[in-house]
Amino acid sequence: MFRATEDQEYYELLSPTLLPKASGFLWNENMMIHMNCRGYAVAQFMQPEPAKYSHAPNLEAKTFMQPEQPYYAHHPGRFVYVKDEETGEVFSAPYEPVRCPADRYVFAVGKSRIKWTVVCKDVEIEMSLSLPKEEPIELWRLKVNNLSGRRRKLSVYPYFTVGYMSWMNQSGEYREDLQAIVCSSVTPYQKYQDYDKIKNFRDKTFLLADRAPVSWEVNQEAFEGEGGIVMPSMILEEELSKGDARYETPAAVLQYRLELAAGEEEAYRFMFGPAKDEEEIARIRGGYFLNADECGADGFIAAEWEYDQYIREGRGCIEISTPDPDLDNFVNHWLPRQIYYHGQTNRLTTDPQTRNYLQDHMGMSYIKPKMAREAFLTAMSQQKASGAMPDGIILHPDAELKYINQVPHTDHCVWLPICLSTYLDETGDASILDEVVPYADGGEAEPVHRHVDRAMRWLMNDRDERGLNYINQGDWCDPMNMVGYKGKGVSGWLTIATAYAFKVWADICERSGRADQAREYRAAAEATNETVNRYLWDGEWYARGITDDNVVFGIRTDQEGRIFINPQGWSLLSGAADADKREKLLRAVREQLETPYGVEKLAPSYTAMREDVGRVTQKHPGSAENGAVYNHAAAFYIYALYSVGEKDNAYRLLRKMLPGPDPQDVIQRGQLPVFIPNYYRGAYRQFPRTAGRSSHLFNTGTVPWVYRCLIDGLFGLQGTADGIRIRPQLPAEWSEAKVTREFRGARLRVEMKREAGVREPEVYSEGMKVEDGILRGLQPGTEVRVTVKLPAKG
Ligand code: CEZ
Repeated sequence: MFRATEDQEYYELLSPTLLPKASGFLWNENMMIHMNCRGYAVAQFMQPEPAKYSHAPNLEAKTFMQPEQPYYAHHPGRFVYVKDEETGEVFSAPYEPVRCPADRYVFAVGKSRIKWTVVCKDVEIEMSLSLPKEEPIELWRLKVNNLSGRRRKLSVYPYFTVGYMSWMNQSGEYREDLQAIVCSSVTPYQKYQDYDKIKNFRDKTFLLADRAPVSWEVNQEAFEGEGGIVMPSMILEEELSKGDARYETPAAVLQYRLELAAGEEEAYRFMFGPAKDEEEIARIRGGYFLNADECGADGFIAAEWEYDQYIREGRGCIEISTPDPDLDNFVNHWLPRQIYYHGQTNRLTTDPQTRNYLQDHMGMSYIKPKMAREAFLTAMSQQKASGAMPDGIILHPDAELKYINQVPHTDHCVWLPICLSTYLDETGDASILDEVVPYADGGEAEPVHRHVDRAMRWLMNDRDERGLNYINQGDWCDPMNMVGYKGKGVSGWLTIATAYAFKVWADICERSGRADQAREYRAAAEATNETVNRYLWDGEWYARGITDDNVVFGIRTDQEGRIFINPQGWSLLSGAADADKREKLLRAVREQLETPYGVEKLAPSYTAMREDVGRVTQKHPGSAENGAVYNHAAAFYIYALYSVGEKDNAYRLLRKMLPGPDPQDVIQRGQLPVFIPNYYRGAYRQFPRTAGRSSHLFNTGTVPWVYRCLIDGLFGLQGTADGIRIRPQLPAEWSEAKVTREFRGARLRVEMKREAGVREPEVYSEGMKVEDGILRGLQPGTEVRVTVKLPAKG
């Protein structure tokens, strides 16, 4: 019922009801569209803040993307109604709103295109969606094919939701001159100061057609009549009534009447999107639909091609072939794409959270390192001279810190050395450390290494008398907002993460000839680890923090929120946990947090507000940070497992990030393996019925960490200052794996194999043994054959 296509370009779902929320997404430089398999869509474009051109039927709140979004009949969508003129029978593609069972249904998610093939009543409908590279325009193709052995008279009605555009002003009409439906509105506002901004908004929504329709309707209520969206009354008439919308909710519906001989087909193309005015719509029509060259290729075709190239630029740096073909498909095709999406769009915000911005660009280090470099410099140019990093990074002159970025969090500094280290590993570009960057509050501009020093200094100072880091209104965990708002509460995780950040930075200092600093940071890491062990070790695992009232939480005696994943994994990274503690905490995690869908962020999930922890405890148990399998946190843990050589534990959990391969597992998660969602429902031991469900939210810091788990951990192909270290950690059940690794312009073809008699991994480059396993002096443009012999099982 779901499978990757033979050429691995698409992932297909063969039923509209099995995984009703299954979806794919496309984005370009200015927009994003999340398309569900049944025809519902959430699309946003930037002007510069995210805005909509296809709205819900009621006034929508402006907010960030939400998990587990419910769909409903009038949810914005893109549909085609089909009517048999002779029998009066009606169905719709891809599935909504008529919900007619199809004889054949294929929802195919591609990297630069989403397609459907639906066969119903001997008519085949093909729909496909692509985007141009820059402009916020949906490029739609529609094909109608008569599969019956007889002549058919049909009407097809492409339907594009415009929805409730504005309470101030909304209308719509068909424009003969543009061959388009044009809907107009004014973004509601109240302060005159906002007029200057909104007067330039793209407040129109257009549907442009490449072929003239016989009729149309722009008034949603008139179109639906008493039949409603499921069976609009107007479709039962011979022709739509060419109506308009005058302070009425618009809809964009066209009618094409066609007579098809047996086996005959007709093709149509449409463009749907926002525009400033009619001139812009005319320009788009000219640019995409008119002026075809002698071969018939026009702007629309060129745009589809250019978009495909743009998406292909987001290739990763490993191509794998392992005993697990589903893992291969995901890693080779979908994972780098999701990393690229984050780096390229910054999650469609103009003020990404600092930790997200840094980690998203940590991922970009593998895909577009130049962009990652720029991003790190941008982030540091917004740092204060005190070393403090802001809560969000402003990316547009008109942007301001919004939503969560108005809540003070204390963890942003730790991400600087961590994310930079990946960039350095991948590129070897140590020159970034000497790049001179200003501070946000004036003072002398300084090289990057001084910026990071100051960030580390800030972390050393933002501590209580015990040496534990303050949490204020949150750390990595956004909604943990009431542990320390009175100024005393501390974060166990952040203290541990700080020790790790010191260690990472010490290594970088060492490599860049700053031995004194390296020593200083190493000592600081050690001292921090000691503090951690003194105040946070609970006997079997580490506590999550200590509240304003000096209550330690995330410990044995807690009924809810007894154990949190983050302090456990990070203590392996920081070195706080010795062998004995490691063994204990690994066991605790396995017993209390591991589920068939991955490792939970905390357990048991809170079922009631805990006022000294905060709003995280008010989220539904098992959702998001309140005990879901929160993949970002799970990825930290897996990365930590690889860092201490726990390869089987690590792989078992890594594999659980993907739906499948068991079909029941895919059904329970409700999502195709084309992206990793920010969470799968947890609270497995409390609410097993819902456990495993995907949030369907593809914005997540998980993906760069998963890539690191693969590169630094599983396949062990991590860059070093002067080469690449080959140190695979294949799970016991694999006897071999092949990886093509692009690295600093060279290509390594690596074959790993278990072999009898081998005791320690042996690395050979072009047949020559490499004693320390580090390949040096790789030349860009060359290809190197690497073999790794691994000890046989047992
Ligand atoms: O947001 C993410 C943040 O973007 O949650 C992570 C955090 O590290 C990321 O920076 C863990 O807390 O209630 C909230 O405010 C939530 O915290 C969400 O906004 C959460 C969502 O998953 C959105 O992607």
